[in-house]
Amino acid sequence: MDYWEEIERVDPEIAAAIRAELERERRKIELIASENFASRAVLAVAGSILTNKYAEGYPGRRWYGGCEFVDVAESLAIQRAKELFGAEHANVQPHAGAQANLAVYFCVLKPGDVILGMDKAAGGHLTHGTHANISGALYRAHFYGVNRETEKLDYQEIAEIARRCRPRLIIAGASAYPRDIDFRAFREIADEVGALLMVDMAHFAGLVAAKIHSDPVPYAEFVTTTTHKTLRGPRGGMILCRERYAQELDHAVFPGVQGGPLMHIIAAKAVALKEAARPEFAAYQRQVVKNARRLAAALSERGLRVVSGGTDTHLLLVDLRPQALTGREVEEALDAVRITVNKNSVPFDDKPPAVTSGIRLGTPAVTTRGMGEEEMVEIADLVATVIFNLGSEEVMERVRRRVDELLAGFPLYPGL
Ligand code: DSN
Repeated sequence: MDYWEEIERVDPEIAAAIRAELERERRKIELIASENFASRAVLAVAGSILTNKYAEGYPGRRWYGGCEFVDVAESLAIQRAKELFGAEHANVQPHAGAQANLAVYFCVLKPGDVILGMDKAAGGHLTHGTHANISGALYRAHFYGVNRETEKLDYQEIAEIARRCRPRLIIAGASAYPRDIDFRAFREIADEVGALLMVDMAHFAGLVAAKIHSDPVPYAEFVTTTTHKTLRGPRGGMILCRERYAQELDHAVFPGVQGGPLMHIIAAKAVALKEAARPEFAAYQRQVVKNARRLAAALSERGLRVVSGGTDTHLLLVDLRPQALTGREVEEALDAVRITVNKNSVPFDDKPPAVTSGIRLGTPAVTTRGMGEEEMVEIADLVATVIFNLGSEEVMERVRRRVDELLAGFPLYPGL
């Protein structure tokens, strides 16, 4: 359905904002590791009339009449999630990753319980116990980081911390960790200290679906994810768990932490999960990782320090301390040449989170546009040129032209 004319007629200001955002997405190289471009089918379903329906409850047991068709959509999403990830149970209602994580906490924790998650400063996520988040306010949060030398997870150290703090729940998964994660090791630590294990695979869910990242599902009682990052679906969340927790988990999502589910988004999740089961999706994920590796190598070849020496995933971190630059100034400089990244703390960063000493780069979105390793070398060259010539408007103008030339070969949402 084409709603453009109607949006223009009813609300030209919003229509203008959407058109401007479409142009921004088309005209900039999108390297934010947590972003992607959903398919036209996913966009259409997310913008569909299913937004009209209230459906508190679950398929076949709702608090409202008239749910027979949204039941179809949610049942398909649940079934597809279970099949794609080999999970015993799936809840597709969380509005976002934060709500998915909160629902797991509400399901198995009491206020004051001890949790152990990855330190945000080392790459962990806000919702894994950070002071400013409800997870840090309600529970007694302890943290593990990365090894100072390798900048990778140190499972012996994590085990030692777990032995000391005796968590009820261990949280694995991160927002800015470029390496594969050993979920078997986390399981062994959890078993030793009598903890439950939750894996937040929001960043690498697409890689797990494509079987090119370690699979957390066999090891964790709960696996949470968002659906819009590497999974390339609509903006939303999802939880997988063992059957024995199914009923309690569903109750924790609704009525525990949410009310009415977003049926248009749940239907769009179903579409994305169907797309993710196709061989083309696995091929896409393999290219995402190849691209990230090539980008990391090309940045290193140009004299930049890549945290942990590279990546196994879709993302990488560049440490700007050798250049005495901050993440904030480099994010701004890259944005000025139409390359979008985010400033990010690097391990053992001494700069505050609003400044940082690093940038995080990811390849899911550029790979969706069709770019391959050759383009990653060009992008690395553009990024390095900006970093080593900060302040030179002449160089910036040349980079802008090269960005335009590169993007011209990879049209985004043609005809939209
Ligand atoms: N905010 C997301 C990210 O950029 O990694 C995580 O939720």
